[in-house]
Amino acid sequence: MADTKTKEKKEGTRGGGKAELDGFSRDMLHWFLKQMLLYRRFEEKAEEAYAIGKIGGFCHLHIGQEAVAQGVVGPLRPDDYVVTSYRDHTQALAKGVDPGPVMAELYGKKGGSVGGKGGSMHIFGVDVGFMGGHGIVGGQIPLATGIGWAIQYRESDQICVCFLGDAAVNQGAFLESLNMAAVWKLPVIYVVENNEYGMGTAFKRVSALPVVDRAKGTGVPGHAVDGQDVMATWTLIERLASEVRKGGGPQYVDARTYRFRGHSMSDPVSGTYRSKKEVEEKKEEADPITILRDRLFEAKLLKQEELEEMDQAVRVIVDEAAKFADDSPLPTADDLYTHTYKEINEHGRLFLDGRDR
Ligand SMILES: Cc1ncc(C[n+]2csc(CCOP(=O)(O)OP(=O)(O)O)c2C)c(N)n1
Ligand SMILES: [Mg+2]
Repeated sequence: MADTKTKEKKEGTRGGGKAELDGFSRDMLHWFLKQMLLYRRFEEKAEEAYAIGKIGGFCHLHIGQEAVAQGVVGPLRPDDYVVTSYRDHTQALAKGVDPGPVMAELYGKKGGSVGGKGGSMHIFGVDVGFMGGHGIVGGQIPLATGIGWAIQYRESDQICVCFLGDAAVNQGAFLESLNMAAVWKLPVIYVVENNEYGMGTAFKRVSALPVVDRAKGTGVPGHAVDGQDVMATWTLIERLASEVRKGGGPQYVDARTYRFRGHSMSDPVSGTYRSKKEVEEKKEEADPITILRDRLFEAKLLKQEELEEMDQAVRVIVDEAAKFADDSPLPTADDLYTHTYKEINEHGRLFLDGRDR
């Protein structure tokens, strides 16, 4: 499972070696493709496990949006932070949470990333800077702003990326957070995964302005990118991350994408708010994996056998993750009493980093 970790990515931001396509090395492009295949196969396995009752409750798949996860999380440093919504499995894998604990969390098992207590919407990986999955629409936006403030307070050069859905820009906390981040020049990049729809409504029916313009008035600069193009997304985020890291203040990105499944496992693929035809056309024209694959074929940087090997390798990782989840025990009644209260010191405050302050 080790090669799924972002921190183990190829040396150099663009993979070192010879730049062979738009400034990226062949190794780096192969890594992008393999990671996106991992995310796709992982989600397909979760879908299958849900269908046979191994996963219950909410489960929001990310299929179709893989290039956003890879293009945004990939250029970050291992010690940077990522915080996101309930559509969180893929970003967790991208940030370096191991697939086994992610799958076990979906299964509600003890080996899950939070001991099976969070489920699909609450994957965490604090050791790799993955600050969760959050179920309240827009709830993670103030959290990201707080993480940005903490980074600044500690005088660190880390950054925080906050993923949010397009519908979340209609939450009041969005404007409050971006305003505060702009005033204090916090090191946060707010990335909207703009898949055009909320739970049951098209974004254009509930917003007078396009997503990219919704940060106007807060002072946070806005950028739009084709979120189905992993290379374009990576290129933008790499540049923004470097500016934010140097103290340039927050940034806002409208990453234009599309989800190929329903909002969650409880609704049909197209739902009633979009046509089956639209979904089929998008799958045909805007699949981020097919787009990268075809570019690599065209540039003669990928052979059919290499693609098959990659796919086989990620299927093994996903099968191992599912086995880990299957084999992991369920939490016990005693587990109800763990992780409930944080230990406090004699001043009534939390122990911070082991220091009694
Ligand atoms: C405050 C709040 N209101 C409503 C909901 C129910 N709800 C869950 S997801 C969702 C739509 C969010 O859409 P978007 O932000 O575009 O993200 P996507 O699901 O498309 O990734 C809604 C209304 C919720 N979880 N939290
Ligand atoms: Mg949406």
